Amino acid sequence: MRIKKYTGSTVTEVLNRVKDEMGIDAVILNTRTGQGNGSEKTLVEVTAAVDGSYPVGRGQPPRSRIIRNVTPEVTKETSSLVQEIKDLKEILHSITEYGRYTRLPGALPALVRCLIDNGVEEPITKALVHWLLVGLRGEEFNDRELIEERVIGAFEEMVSTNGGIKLRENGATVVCFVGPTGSGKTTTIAKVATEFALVRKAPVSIVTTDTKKVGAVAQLESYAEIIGVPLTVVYTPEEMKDALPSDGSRLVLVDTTGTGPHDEPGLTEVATFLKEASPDQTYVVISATTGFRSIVETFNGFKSLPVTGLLFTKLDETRAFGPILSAAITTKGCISYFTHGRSLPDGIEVADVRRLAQRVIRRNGRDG
Ligand SMILES: Nc1nc2c(ncn2[C@@H]2O[C@H](COP(=O)(O)OP(=O)(O)O)[C@@H](O)[C@H]2O)c(=O)[nH]1
Ligand SMILES: [Mg+2]
Repeated sequence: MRIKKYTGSTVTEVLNRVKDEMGIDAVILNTRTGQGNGSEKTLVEVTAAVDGSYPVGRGQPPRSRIIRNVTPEVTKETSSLVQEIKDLKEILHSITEYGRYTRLPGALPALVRCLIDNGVEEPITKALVHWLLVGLRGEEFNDRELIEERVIGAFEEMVSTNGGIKLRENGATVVCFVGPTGSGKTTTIAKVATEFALVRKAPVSIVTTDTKKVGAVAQLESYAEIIGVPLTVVYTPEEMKDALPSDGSRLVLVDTTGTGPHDEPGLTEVATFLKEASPDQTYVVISATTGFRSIVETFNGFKSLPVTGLLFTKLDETRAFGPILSAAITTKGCISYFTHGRSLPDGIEVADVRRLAQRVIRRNGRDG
């Protein structure tokens, strides 16, 4: 890792020199302003680092490099232990400096406040800021719209979605819904069933293995009756194969018992049912009101199951969508749907990261 201090009269001037000399992979460790020796003039000092093995280039870095900057690397090439400790001290210093976000140029402080206020995790915010500092030039630092567009594009690049349920060419597509109790699995199944059965006119059937929650079967029975689709209740894993219909259904939606991420016996039981169902897709259903840490914990808890993605419910109950984006980036989980309401048949949409990121960036952005 090469570390160098640059001084000049403005942040943008110094950053441009950093980019010219160190290239697009330079990481800004610290920025400081102060008076020069015996002079009234304000001096800006920027400490930047670059991994010696990175190719040096100009212009905007590819977005795939953003995440690499979340955790600055100390490479094996660092010559001595003393140098390594010095580097680490610089990095630690830069983290506390960025924690205050006081010395960022142009529209960046307002953007950072917006990201943090909306629950975007700090390492992700920092990575975005580093990336913007290296990628923006001159007047671009004051162009709020351009910066927002770049950040929205970066979120689109970092968060993957699967476009919702895709039906197989032939036979039935089996989709299972797992997750904590009360996260909205059953309600979401009813919404998906309505969309496919009534709007897309595809034969749908519902299977439930949730015979534990009081009233769960009755709840699904009434949904199935309203939508006009068959419902099968499965009590043991052995019954699952017979329950999967050979009646020409194109989509089979499987409901499961609510399970917490640390409930080992519960997870094992759900896994046993899933094994028999051999699902094409399995979504972990999580409420959008859950904090970042709990979303990550829940997703990781379900990793022992053949999970193919995340589904977020209750977006109508929160205004902070940063935890959803942050958790999807952290877990690399692919998002399928968002739901935003109790009532049927509305309140479900195929996950659209651009729209969500716009709400994160712009809610109290330009206006606030
Ligand atoms: N506000 C809101 N409530 C929802 C949404 N989805 C489900 N719910 C409510 O959350 C509660 C639990 O839903 P349910 O489907 O029974 O959860 P399950 O235990 O995971 O099957 C119910 O009161 C639902 O009406 C949603 O998108 N928004
Ligand atoms: Mg349920």
